[in-house]
Order: sequence, then structure tokens, then C-alpha cells
Amino acid sequence: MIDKLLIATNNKDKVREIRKLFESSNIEILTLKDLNIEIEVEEDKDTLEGNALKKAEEIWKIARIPCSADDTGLFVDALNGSPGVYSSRYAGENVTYADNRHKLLHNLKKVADGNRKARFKTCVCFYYDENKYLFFEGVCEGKIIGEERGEKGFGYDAVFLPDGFNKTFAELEIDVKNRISHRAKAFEKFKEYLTEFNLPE
Ligand code: ITT
Repeated sequence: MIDKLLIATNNKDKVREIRKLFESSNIEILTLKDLNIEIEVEEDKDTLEGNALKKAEEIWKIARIPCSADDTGLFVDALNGSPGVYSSRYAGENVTYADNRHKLLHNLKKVADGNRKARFKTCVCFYYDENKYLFFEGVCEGKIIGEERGEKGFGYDAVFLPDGFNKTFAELEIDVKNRISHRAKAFEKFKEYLTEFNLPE
């Protein structure tokens, strides 16, 4: 089993969630900040897998320790799967989470309640040695509501109602989101795998 894992992301909100997901494990989570690595990997692939692999590989090449990157997207049925892989720049380059949410709500304004199904998908790439990597996926089904609700979470959380709940991800406690979310599901599979995993000699 590995004892350290580098989380290849510049997104502080993700780091907070991932740290919590590994709280009960014996794996020490390191961030790019901990290792003074300053890099912005361009996400120019058209799949979550492509972007997750690109982020993990570029950072492994610098740090040379096992690392994971996740790429996540929100896929809305009524918008033919948009914003999808382009979730972080739905409203344009250098936009805020709020700009993206506003554009999404605007584009769904005329869509009836029964036709607002959506899902978050996370693809985690675990890159542990030169050209050696694996993917883990997690999906969370739900719908996009008509207005923002809640202050917790990040990104599209305030407009996403996960199936089986009357609260958005931004109204639910982080521990609840961390039990049912796309990222939680992907990282649970990953953690399970890591308990059996031995680095090649
Ligand atoms: P890194 O690539 O540095 O990891 P990022 O913010 O670019 O960070 P992604 O490309 O994976 O991350 O995510 C795309 C966007 O999807 C992100 O900017 C958020 O707006 C949104 N997002 C991701 N995970 C989310 C979550 O759990 N809840 C709500 N929105 C989320």
C-alpha cells in the first residue's frame, strides 16, 4: 500500500472534500501547495478521462510520486449533456462559479420541472509510475432546480438536487455530500483498490 498520495488539483474546494474522504485512511494526502508545485494544466481534451489523465501525468512527471487527478462535469439531459467536460468554463474563460450557475439557470428557464434531470460524473486518474495509471468513476444522479439554494459546497452545488434528497448539495452537510457524491463514489472505489495496491518494485 502507498503511504502518500499527491492530489493533482488547484481547486481548494476539491482538496477539502478529498482530505475528508481520506481522513480515516492511513494515506497522507499531499497537495501541490505542500510541494510548492505551481502549475496550471490546460484541460483541452474532450473527455473526463482525457483531462484526468493529462493532469495526473503532467504532475507525476514533476513530483515522481503516486498522484491522482479528478476531472468532473455536470451533464444536463435537456442541454444534450452540457456543460459536461466544459463545466468549469461554461460561461467563458476566467469566470466564477456563480457566472456558470447563472448561465445554466438561464438556459434552463423554459424547461419544465420533469425534464431537468442531470448527473455529476467524476473520473479519477491514479498515476503511479511511468505510463502506469488507472481510472475510477463515480456518478451522482439528480436534477437542476430553478433557483440557487444553500451556501455550502462549490461550483454547481447550489442548483443540484441529488435524487432522494430535498436539499441541494449546497444545503447538505459536507459529510452527507461526501457519502453520496460523484467524487465520493469514485474515491471510495479508488480507496478500496489502494488497500490492496503495492507499488511495483
Ligand atoms: P482542477 O482541474 O484543478 O482539479 P477544476 O475546478 O478545473 O479543478 P474540474 O475541471 O474537475 O475542476 O471541474 C469542472 C467544474 O465542475 C468546476 O470548476 C466546478 O464548477 C464543477 N464541479 C466539479 N466538482 C463539483 C462538485 O462536487 N460540485 C459542484 N460543482 C462541481
